[in-house]
Formats: sequence, structure tokens, C-alpha cells
Amino acid sequence: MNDNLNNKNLAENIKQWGLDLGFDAVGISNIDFDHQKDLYQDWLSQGYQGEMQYLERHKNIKFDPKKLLDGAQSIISVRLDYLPLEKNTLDAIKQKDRAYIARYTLGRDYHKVLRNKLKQFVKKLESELQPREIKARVFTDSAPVLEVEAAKKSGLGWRGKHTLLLNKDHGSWFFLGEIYINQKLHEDKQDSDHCGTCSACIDICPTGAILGPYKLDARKCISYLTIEHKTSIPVEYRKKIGNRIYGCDDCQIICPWNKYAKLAREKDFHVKNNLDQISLIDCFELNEEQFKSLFQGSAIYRIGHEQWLRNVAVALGNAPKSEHVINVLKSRLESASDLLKEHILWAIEQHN
Ligand code: B12
Ligand code: SF4
Repeated sequence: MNDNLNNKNLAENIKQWGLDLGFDAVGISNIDFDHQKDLYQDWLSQGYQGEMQYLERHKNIKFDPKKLLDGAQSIISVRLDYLPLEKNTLDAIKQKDRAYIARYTLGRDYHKVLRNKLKQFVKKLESELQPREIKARVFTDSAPVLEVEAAKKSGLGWRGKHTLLLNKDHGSWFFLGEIYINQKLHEDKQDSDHCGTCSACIDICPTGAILGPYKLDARKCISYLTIEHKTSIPVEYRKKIGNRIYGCDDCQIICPWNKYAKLAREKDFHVKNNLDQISLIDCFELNEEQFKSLFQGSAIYRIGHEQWLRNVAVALGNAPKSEHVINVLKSRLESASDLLKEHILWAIEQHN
């Protein structure tokens, strides 16, 4: 009984240290994910992962946390809110001459922000838990970790039908991160599902990527098509992409639970360079140097200039018809790679 109590107190202290470091929530779970294995394998068998072959390659590591940290016994999951803007409606997607960039990437690259914070958390654990020998490893979207499942098990929320983690008081506009640790810690209780009969996220998805509750065909998701998919964007999705040039938020914008989401406290996630207002033409006119300098320290940097232009070309094809847009598109034709040229020609065709 006393051991139990001590363990519970220790877990409470750990969670408080995480909150003191600026995380918005902290929860603890064990490392057993066997219940998800078949679902995950079924998903892969359908080919829903598209070009993200790492999801297949690393699947065994994903289900065995000890492969990432020898001696792992518990997972500490963290939530960090990123919502940078008060007004999150579908209006921004209707302004077809402006670019829509997913809300999670209007500020600094979250990988860097979360990693730094998680490392500080580990330092705190090492110093507070002495003389125990602490072995720990931090992750955020950087390794084969079942992040949503770990967070769900640790009581940070439930999985929405769009597959993201949702929280009753904070919606879903947040990142997840984890610490694998070689200590057996007191586990939190899982939250129950509060989606009920709502299917707003499934209905709103412009490309029908959410095939049914908890089942996403990534190959159709605009987030995948604009970020992870490196080759030609299938023509059938180009019109549906609208002005979304990096990521997509429709399934989160429409979710009723997101009316409870709070603005990010983390300043690094606030809008930089007016990216929420930028015009498609300004995006297309960036040369490689300007692209690199504008997106230094942002997750957008990683897609590179060519893929950026590919995405903007598609959005310009969906912009209101104008001679100016056609001229701007044509101005890049000569120097464009085959991949880009094909998207530019498609875009010009939409204006004729
Ligand atoms: C690959 C990936 C993507 C892919 C695929 C997304 C997906 N839903 O699978 C793409 C590129 C499309 C994507 C998009 C986005 N992503 Co992403 N992505 C990931 C990543 C790296 C891996 C997810 C994964 O393994 N997918 C494969 C599927 C099979 O795994 P799964 O979702 O866990 O699938 C389970 C369920 O579907 C369940 N299941 C299947 N059938 C059934 C049936 C029933 C009845 C039940 C109960 C369960 C169930 O079983 C599966 C196995 O576990 C994670 C980080 C990580 N390491 O976890 C971030 C992550 C999920 N993404 C994140 C974000 C923010 C996004 C975007 C919002 C970004 C944007 N604005 O554009 C969009 C949202 C799109 C969406 N609706 O999912 C965040 C989500 C935070 C949160 N609140 O949950 C994560 C956790 C990154 C992070 N560290 O914060 N992403
Ligand atoms: S992010 Fe957009 S495209 Fe992807 S599932 Fe959600 S609504 Fe559909």
C-alpha cells in the first residue's frame, strides 16, 4: 500500500515538473501496445501509407519500445498547445488568392521546440530521482513511436474519428512528445471517447481521406499530398487542394471540441512573417534563397523550394482566373524541373 502511494506521489511530482517546464499536460502509461498491432498491420496492408515507407519499415520497433530504449518500462507523454490564431474558421480556405498554411507550422519548427523542452525535462528527472540510475530517451514525431496511442493510454485525451488525439477542455490543436524511461511509474487512467454520433471531420474532408471512424487513407490526405508526397500530385486531388499549400486543418477546424482550444502559450508557435496572410503570388515569386531565409527554423524548410513551388502552382491553378496569375506562372516555366513544369502547365490550363 505504502509503495503504491509513494509511486503515485512520485508520478504526481513528475507531472508537476513537466507542467513547470511549460508543457500543457503530462501523463504516464506503460509500454504495451499489442492491442493495436493488428489494426496497424491492416492499415499497412491496404497501402494507406503511400510513399511513407518508414511506417512499414519501422513497425516492429514501434510496438516494442525496448528496441528504442533498452530497459524501457514507462512512457511519459506530454501535450504542447500550438494554436497561433484566435479565429480558426474555414474562411481562410475560401480566400483563393491567399495561401493556407496549416496552423501548426505558422511559427517555429515544433520538433526543435519540443525536443529542447523534453531534454530539460529529462535533466530534471535525473537530478530529482537520484540516486536512481535514470535511462531516458525523448521523441517527438522523430522516431517509430505510437504517439497518439501512448498519449491516449496516459489519459491526455481520446482518439477522434479523424485519428488525432482530442481533449475535452483543449480540443486537438496540440503536439505530442514522449519520454521513454527505465522506471516503472504509476500509470494514468485512459479517458473515454466523447465523439458520440458526430461525423463532422469525416464529412468535411475535401478529398474523402477519412474513410470511416479512425481510418485515414493517408494517400488522399492533403497534409500528406503537400508535405510527405514528393512526386507528382495526382490530378484528381488538385482542385480539391484549393489554396492549401502546406498541410490541412479542415478536420480540426470543423471539430466542435476545438471551441475549447486555447491559444498557444509557447511564443515560438506564434505566427511569423505574416504567414497567415501571405498571397499565393508572393509565395510563388520566392526564389530559392528567399525561400530558405524565410523558412529558416520552420518545418516548411524541409520540403525544399521545388516542392514548395509545386504546391503553390496547384493553388494558383485554383485561384480566381486572372491574366496576372497566368503570367506569374509562365515566368517560371523555362527554369522549372519536369515535375514543376507539369504542375505549372496544369495550373495555366485551369485559367484558360
Ligand atoms: C504519419 C503521420 C501523418 C500522416 C498519416 C496520418 C495518420 N492519421 O495516420 C499524414 C501525413 C497524413 C499526417 C497528417 C497530419 N498530422 Co501527422 N503524424 C504522423 C505520425 C508521424 C505517425 C502516425 C502513424 O503512425 N500513422 C499510421 C496509422 C496507422 O497509425 P495511427 O493513426 O496510430 O492508426 C491507428 C488508428 O487508426 C487505429 N485504428 C485503425 N482502425 C481502427 C478502428 C477502430 C474501431 C479503432 C478504435 C482504432 C482504429 O489503429 C491504428 C494503429 O495504431 C505521427 C507521429 C507519431 N510518431 O505518431 C504524426 C501526428 C499523428 N500528426 C500530427 C499532426 C498535427 C498532423 C496534422 C494535423 C498536420 C496538418 N495540419 O497537416 C495532419 C492531420 C491529418 C489526420 N487527420 O490525421 C500530430 C497529432 C497531434 C494530435 N493532436 O493528435 C502527431 C502525433 C505528431 C506530433 N508529435 O504531434 N500525419
Ligand atoms: S487533414 Fe484535411 S485532407 Fe487530411 S483528413 Fe483532415 S480534412 Fe481530410
